Amino acid sequence: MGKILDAKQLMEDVANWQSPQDLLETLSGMEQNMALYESGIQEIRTKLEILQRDARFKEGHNPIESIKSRIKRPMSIIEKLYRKGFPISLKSMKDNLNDIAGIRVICPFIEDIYTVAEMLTKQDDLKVLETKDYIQNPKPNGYRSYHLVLEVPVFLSDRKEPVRVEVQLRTIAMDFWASLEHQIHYKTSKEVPDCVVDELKECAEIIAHTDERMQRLSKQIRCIGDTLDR
Ligand code: 0O2
Repeated sequence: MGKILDAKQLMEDVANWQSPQDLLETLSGMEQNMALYESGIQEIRTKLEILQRDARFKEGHNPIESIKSRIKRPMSIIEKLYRKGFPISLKSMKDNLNDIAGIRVICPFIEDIYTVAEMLTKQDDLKVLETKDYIQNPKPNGYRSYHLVLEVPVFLSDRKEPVRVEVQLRTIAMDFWASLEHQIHYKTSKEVPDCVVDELKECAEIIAHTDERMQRLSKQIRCIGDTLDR
């Protein structure tokens, strides 16, 4: 995740690079495309809700705590294209950005993340375009999550459109950390002081350790429960 640019500065920079007419056309085209991304989110969300219900019924354990979704705002799309050096156009947005439609799945335990990811990626109408395991390989700042980029077919009145949706899976604790880190990052265009960066990283390590302990504890509690049931 790169540093967000100040909005005014961004528009000035983009205007130097692209004519205002082209920029307006791109922005209005983006609005029209958002319905398609909303439909992609709806398709994946339905799949997740079905998995959630089925697992709760069969395993007696719900691997999904909550599901959130969002569509990236037009300004954030322009900012990300500009930051990554891609042209600012509708085609470029579709070709180069995987996270315009985003779903965040919050799981109780680390193992649940891999269970949900496997259940989802096994579905044969979904294409897995990318997998990033930031749990096995955390980012240098301490960020942990499991990312999937999926392509889901959306059936419209006259055609079928493949839509990319980014699914981020994380534990409750990872989400707590990432929300604060995101806020700090996005609240200011100034550099974050080193002491804050270091403390955040330290918190990420503590959280990762706690997630592992909670996972072990949950297994022990389940074993105790099984023994008492017998
Ligand atoms: P937003 O506001 O959530 O949409 P990037 O790392 O973003 O330059 P790429 O290839 O899209 O490039 O990266 P990646 O790693 O798949 O990350 C995509 C999204 O993951 C980000 O979207 C964030 O939502 C989340 N993410 C990735 N790294 C971090 C991080 O270090 N901290 C936090 N809090 N979230 C992260 P956006 O567009 O950056 O943000």
